[in-house]
Amino acid sequence: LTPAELDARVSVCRACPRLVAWRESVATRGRRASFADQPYWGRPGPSFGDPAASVLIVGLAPAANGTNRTGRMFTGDRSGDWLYAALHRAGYASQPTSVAAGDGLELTGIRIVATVRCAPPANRPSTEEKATCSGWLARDLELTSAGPGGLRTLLALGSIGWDGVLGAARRLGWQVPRPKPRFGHGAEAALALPDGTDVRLLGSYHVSQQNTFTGKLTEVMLDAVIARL
Ligand code: DU
Ligand code: SF4
Repeated sequence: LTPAELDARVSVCRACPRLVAWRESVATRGRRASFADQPYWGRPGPSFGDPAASVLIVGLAPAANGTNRTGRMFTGDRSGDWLYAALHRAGYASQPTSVAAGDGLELTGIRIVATVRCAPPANRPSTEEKATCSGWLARDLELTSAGPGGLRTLLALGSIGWDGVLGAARRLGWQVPRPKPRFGHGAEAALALPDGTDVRLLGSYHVSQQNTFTGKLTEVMLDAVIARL
């Protein structure tokens, strides 16, 4: 399986009835006024980035008018403005903005996925939805670790991403520390593949407006974590 093949499979998933209904209702009747003339993706968000990545960034879930509109991770929303600007400063992204597919943005060495791949109401997936989508995240971890880059580092944005990675890693039979490592900005946990290969998990506060508007997450703080990737 290649990342493109996995993305194609994810893109047609309908396993969570509440999320399928929400992603499609936003895409049809519920578009934001400023985007009313645009077609919306309205499906699970596929991964984005370098198929040979050794770093995987794990977000929360598509934004209703962001990824659920543009079909690309962190594209067309305020969270993405923060993330891609930081990835550009660090040399991972070819440009600082991510507007829409076809805008020329390319990532080097990094691939981006979400813990839950369909936009959830109020950005809050249920426990059951997180568990259901965990299978897709596990396949992405597996695929990256078996890929040409070899998975070295995971960056979880927010505690949902952190918990999602730990759950998916356990599901794959990877070595995960006990007791469960605690999420925090700059937190680090040492995971290992079944063959003993080390994989580092880093945590960062999520790049959502809740954190960036309030100053809970600053550019300096985000750059400091990205420098450790
Ligand atoms: O602040 P915002 O750009 O509207 O994003 C809403 C929400 O979705 C926030 O919690 C970040 C999250 N998110 C994400 O995890 N992945 C994406 O690609 C876009 C947004
Ligand atoms: Fe499928 Fe994940 Fe979307 Fe649920 S959230 S429908 S498991 S892609």
